Amino acid sequence: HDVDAQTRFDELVANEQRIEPRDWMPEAYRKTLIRQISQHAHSEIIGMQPEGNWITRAPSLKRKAILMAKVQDEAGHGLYLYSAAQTLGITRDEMMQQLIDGKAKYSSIFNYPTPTWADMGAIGWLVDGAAICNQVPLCRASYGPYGRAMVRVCKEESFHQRQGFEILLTLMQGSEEQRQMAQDAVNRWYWPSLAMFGPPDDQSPNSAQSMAWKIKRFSNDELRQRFVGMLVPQAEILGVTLPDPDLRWNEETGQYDMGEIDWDEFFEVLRGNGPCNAERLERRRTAHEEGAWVREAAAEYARKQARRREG
Ligand code: FAQ
Repeated sequence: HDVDAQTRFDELVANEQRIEPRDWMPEAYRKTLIRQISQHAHSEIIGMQPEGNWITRAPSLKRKAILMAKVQDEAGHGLYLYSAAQTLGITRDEMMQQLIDGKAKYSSIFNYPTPTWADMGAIGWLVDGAAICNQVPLCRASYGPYGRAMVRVCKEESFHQRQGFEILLTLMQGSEEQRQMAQDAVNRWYWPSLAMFGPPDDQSPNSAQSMAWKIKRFSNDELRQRFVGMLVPQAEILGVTLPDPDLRWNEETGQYDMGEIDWDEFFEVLRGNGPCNAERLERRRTAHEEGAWVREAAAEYARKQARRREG
């Protein structure tokens, strides 16, 4: 590459301007974005499964309609994100193939099961809550198509978080059994939701470069802290306990002290050994195979239209 192109790229980043698909960019920047955006897209697509599990069993017609709309939003987010990644020179087919071959990462959080209705509340409150904390700063990511996609995604995520909070609030105002079900779901989702932010800063190989390129704006630990600070007052309103005996406000640091995340568990989930990894991938593979006729029909239709235009 020529020196001018690199200088122009550096200036755009330094001046908080956007890098667009046709601009020159360092190969490593392109690769990092493809990695992060495709992982993010896969997370949305795999992330439909834990909640999809409850669509037929939601406790009322209204709850069912809301949950269906939420899962559809996740499909939409996945599609925007695949489109954003495609502007960097990878195809949708390549990304999908990497996912179903088990070669691509997606968020650790979607490898945990959803045994009760309260899990829908805990996912909305904690998982979407963590997603918002992580993604609001990504609205300012230096790569234009990614940052712009994040704006709409975040608006939808904040609706999702409220619907999760409201499910938990309703359960917490119900019977003793319902309150226990809500607390149990919070106990199971709390630690995995903290792990969504990624490994601790001193074990996060990509952070420094991604922050220098202004893709990431805050470190994994900074965002995790911010998230916990947001949860504490909300947990009080709900009347649930956050399952961390070491969680307490520290006057000196001006933030919460917290217990240690089980990083061994996190890395096991990343290696494919979480409770639902195999099930999630198998389901995705089957859906992909069963959708083959739709893709073939759409391609054939496009060919026919093109032939017609050629007359
Ligand atoms: N799970 O060096 P870092 C949602 C990997 S929200 C799996 O710190 P980086 C909404 C990481 O990729 C969830 N892998 O990496 C929703 C890297 O591996 P690599 C999706 C993880 O990229 C709600 C290695 O560890 N959100 O879907 C995780 O600088 C409800 C070292 O880590 C996003 O993807 C993890 N939790 O920071 C949908 C947000 N954490 O690639 C349905 C965009 C780390 O070198 C229902 N992504 N790894 O092989 C990001 O902000 C960043 O990629 C981080 C990781 C913060 C996730």
